[in-house]
Amino acid sequence: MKKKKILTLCLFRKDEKILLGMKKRGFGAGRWNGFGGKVEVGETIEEAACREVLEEISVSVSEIEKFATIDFSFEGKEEVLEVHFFTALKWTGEPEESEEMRPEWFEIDEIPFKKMWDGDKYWYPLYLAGKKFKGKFHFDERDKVLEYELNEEK
Ligand code: 8OG
Repeated sequence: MKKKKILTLCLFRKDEKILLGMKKRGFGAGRWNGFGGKVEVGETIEEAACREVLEEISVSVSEIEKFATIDFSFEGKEEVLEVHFFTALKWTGEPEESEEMRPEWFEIDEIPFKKMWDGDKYWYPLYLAGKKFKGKFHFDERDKVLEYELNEEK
């Protein structure tokens, strides 16, 4: 079996807007994304999600709701990234730029899919419709989607 790495991603919605951050360094740099990262030893997945948001944009999240788990794999790489996706329900503070992320609110009909992970355009419609789902994406060496699967959870 392939080795799994557990990651989080947290999204924010307010009225008809969604908060994204421009990743300034590391894995996924140059793309707009939600906020998240690796789960550390001794913390729950939810704790990791809230900690990453605080580190990346100085927003303190007190309530989150899980909406998806997606496995990401890459051609020629052994490791599978199991990403747990959350939406923030309650938070305090205004998003601030950090060394890692530059946050910006986008209108829902102006989400910059061309400057996001290639798979995001496939699953965002489910998220925006309030669905819960599981998925799998397999990318080629240039981060283009080769295959994907999305299954709504009732
Ligand atoms: O700690 P690090 O910055 O490496 O974490 C990477 C983040 O990117 C983590 O929150 C999970 C997330 N992520 C992937 N793949 C994809 C993807 O295809 N789409 C989106 N939106 N996020 C992804 O690892």
